[in-house]
Amino acid sequence: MGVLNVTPDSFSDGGAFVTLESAVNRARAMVDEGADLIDVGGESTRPGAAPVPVDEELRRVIPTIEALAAQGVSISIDTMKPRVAAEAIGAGAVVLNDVSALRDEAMLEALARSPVTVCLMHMQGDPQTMQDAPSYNDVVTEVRDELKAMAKRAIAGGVSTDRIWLDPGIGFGKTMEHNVALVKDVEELVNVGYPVLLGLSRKSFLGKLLGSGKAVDVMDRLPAALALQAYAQTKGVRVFRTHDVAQTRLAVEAIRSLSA
Ligand code: HH2
Repeated sequence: MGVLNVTPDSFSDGGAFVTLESAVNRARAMVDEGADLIDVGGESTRPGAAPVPVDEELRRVIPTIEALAAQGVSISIDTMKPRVAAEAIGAGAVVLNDVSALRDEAMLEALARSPVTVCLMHMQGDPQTMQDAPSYNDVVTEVRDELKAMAKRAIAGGVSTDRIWLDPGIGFGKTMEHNVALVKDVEELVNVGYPVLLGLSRKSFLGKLLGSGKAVDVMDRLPAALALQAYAQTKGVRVFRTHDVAQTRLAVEAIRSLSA
């Protein structure tokens, strides 16, 4: 899954793809590099990000989705807003990536009315406050059980099991130790039985893994992401959300070659 942030303020690529032409070119380049799906987002979810009004989010994402769907590109819509989800699906999106995992009842209704797949992501709190003091007794068990409950709620709301993916939500209300534990024990989530998506790309905890504790610049975190993604792939993770498609594709194929 290649990341296309049509936002002025995303943490690693904000402002780079805000015109229709630059967004479509970026998506096409990621498809050429081996992306199977392009995740289009019009609202940054980085810690402390300001919420975006619905009309502005629609203005950012819908023309891009229409243009890409017309070219046969598979699109995922990264939104927490039911109206944006519904219009994006109408414009051709085939996956709903909701980092709030259908918290809004209207989102579940919009999803149930549609045929698309949903990615249910775990987040403690909301983007404004989630990194203030994340706290768990046992992060791996709690995230797994909360995601199981979210899947159950989606099914009760009319979503069939074959339309559900789960995502532990790396960096969403999690400390560095929580993120490391979720990657290390990702098999616990895989064993629930739904396809698992992991979004590690460029995240700040990758820059803190060095023993020296010295922060690593956002664009220099790729080797750490590729290493952890390769590990996760061997544990059964199926989808990797990444800004660096060519390198991720090569790493994925390298691991795949071992089981060919
Ligand atoms: N991470 C981000 C956004 N959406 N969706 C899923 N399912 N999983 C993730 O880990 C995830 C996500 C954050 O990354 P990015 O889109 O690059 O930044 P921003 O939220 O600042 O736009």
